[in-house]
Amino acid sequence: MQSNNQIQVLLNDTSIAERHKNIAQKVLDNQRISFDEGVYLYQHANLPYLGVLANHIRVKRHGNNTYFNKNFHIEPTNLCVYDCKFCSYSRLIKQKAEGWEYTMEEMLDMVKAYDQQPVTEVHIVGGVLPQYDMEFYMNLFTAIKSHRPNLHVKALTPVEYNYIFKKAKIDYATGMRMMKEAGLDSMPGGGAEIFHPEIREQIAKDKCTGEQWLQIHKEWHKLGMRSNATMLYGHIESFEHRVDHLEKLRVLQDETKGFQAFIPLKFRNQDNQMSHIEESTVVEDLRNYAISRIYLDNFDHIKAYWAMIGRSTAQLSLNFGVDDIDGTLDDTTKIYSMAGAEEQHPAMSTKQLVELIKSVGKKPLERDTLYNIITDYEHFEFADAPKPSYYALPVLN
Ligand code: V47
Ligand code: SF4
Repeated sequence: MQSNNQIQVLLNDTSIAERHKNIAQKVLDNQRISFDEGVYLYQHANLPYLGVLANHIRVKRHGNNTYFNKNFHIEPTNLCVYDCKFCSYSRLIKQKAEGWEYTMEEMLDMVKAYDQQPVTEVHIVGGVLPQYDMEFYMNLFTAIKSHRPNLHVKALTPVEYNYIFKKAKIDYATGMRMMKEAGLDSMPGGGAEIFHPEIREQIAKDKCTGEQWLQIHKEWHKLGMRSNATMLYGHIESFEHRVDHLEKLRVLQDETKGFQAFIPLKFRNQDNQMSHIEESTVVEDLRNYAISRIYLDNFDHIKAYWAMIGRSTAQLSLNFGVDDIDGTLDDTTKIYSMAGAEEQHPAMSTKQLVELIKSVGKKPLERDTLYNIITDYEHFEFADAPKPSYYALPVLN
């Protein structure tokens, strides 16, 4: 395999530090790296070195396969009882004029608007408000499933579940079972932020703790169900906090095997209480993808959320451990555009997404939420396919 040769070149290079080589050897031998080695990589490893290691793992697991899905988002409300410092929603509770609170009927109309579209997933997530309680969400999931049984409902995070279960005075295991019975199919990765209390208490005080986030995913996995995990990085956290976060996910995944994808979320600084903090560079973003790929040896997928990081960085990330670039999106995802995402109007057609992946030498595969392949687009001819307008990167493997 070409990527083996690239690691071999590193191992034979006399100018490379011994510790770098030991880690490269571990990756080649399929061995897990330690907490200290994770911190060491964040502190000392440069992008080309990390790219070789992460790409080796990516190619071994997935070859050139690059996954995406066709989904749409519903954000029930942009008002929230919590006050996360990084969130551009949290200020709105004081300025209700800019807020929305969709009713059950309005959300069902949004689902119905996609009746003729080949979407496979609805991703539901937004702010936390008292009227959106257990009963409301159970009715919503049931109504969506009875309208379109094959539409996968990926909805809410432990932030909402912790809040609504507490209000209903039921434990996590019972609550998650009830959600499953109501029609919930999987849980997205949000609300994880940074688990370590030193950081969490400063940026996301009051909402579920890191332990509670992990506990709710654990209960969900125990039901045989799948979920994702995220990490909000590039603000006030240290490298140790990032590795602590990855370590906690790796430990839970060893136990349950219920996580599908890890999605690093780059902190965006527009219009929130942390706007004074400079955003991470693209080089740091790619280093972070690569280290996540190396550290999380028990996660199948590393996902780059293209709407947040932009199309060019998403293309680059495919050579730094990423194998999934999320979905074709409509223009309804406000939480990121308000926070300063690269894509203010994050819509991309299937054709555009396929060209974006192909133009960097990768193989586009449409998947459903559980990674069953729906369409292989490698040799698919679109009727009037435009020439890609993206610059082509050299293929590293
Ligand atoms: O938990 C909020 C983040 C998350 C900002 O599972 C911000 O497939 C950056 O989890 N800068 C929700 N990020 C989004 C999320 C997600 C996205 C795509 C796919 C999946 C999946 C999950 O958005 C929140 C929070 O960490 N967020 N504000 C900000 N200023
Ligand atoms: Fe609310 Fe989520 Fe924003 Fe925090 S990140 S204020 S929980 S919407």
